[in-house]
Amino acid sequence: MSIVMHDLAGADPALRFSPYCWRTRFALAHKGLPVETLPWRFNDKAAIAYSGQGRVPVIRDEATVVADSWAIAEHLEDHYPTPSLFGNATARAHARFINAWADAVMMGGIARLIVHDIFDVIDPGDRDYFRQSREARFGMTLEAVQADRETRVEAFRESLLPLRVVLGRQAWLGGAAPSYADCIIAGTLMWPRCCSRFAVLAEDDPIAAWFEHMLDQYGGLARAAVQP
Ligand SMILES: N[C@@H](CCC(=O)N[C@@H](CS)C(=O)NCC(=O)O)C(=O)O
Repeated sequence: MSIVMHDLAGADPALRFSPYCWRTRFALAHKGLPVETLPWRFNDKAAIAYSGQGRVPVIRDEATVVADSWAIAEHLEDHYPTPSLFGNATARAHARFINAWADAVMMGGIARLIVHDIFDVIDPGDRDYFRQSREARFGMTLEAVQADRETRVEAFRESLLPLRVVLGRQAWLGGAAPSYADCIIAGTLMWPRCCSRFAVLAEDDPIAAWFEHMLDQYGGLARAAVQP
């Protein structure tokens, strides 16, 4: 029986844009595990209530239910060790730092560039909830959060310097081959790719070149993803 995953979808059920769900999609593909993805909407809390919380990704693997992309990566590694997502225990610990860095630096930076674009692609039934919850989080309207992004994007790009330095010197964050660290960052970059036409990266950025390679990994899984 294949793993089942609740995956955030837009108004178009084929549009899957969650950065956390993409981390899990990459991790499953890395392991070569088949998955059945079920489109999920913000207002569909009842569908994932059995996981004991209200966010996706959630996976069901036989009798085991796991929520949270990091916990899912650990579940997959512990239950399907080969090919490894982390390499070894030290690398797993380092990947945890990459996860925290992506959440703390990348997620907030990207949200401030594309939050209104997200609003434009989500299901109409999700829009009131999304506007209300995100405007409360940012303390301003979605329009104000996203305003002036052409001048602000440069500061976001600068915040990715550590990534740029590493990817300028080695092919993958995992070294000679992609690892879960690559899945985390690529999953995060799938977010703007799948809900916005705004370029968060400059074309000549080494991070953009690496991302192109990640789009081609796993049979071109991410390149085939529906875009707005
Ligand atoms: N730490 C969690 C975060 C998951 C998360 O925030 N998912 C978003 C979708 S990208 C969500 O389900 N949001 C529901 C909501 O805002 O109500 C993870 O790594 O999976």
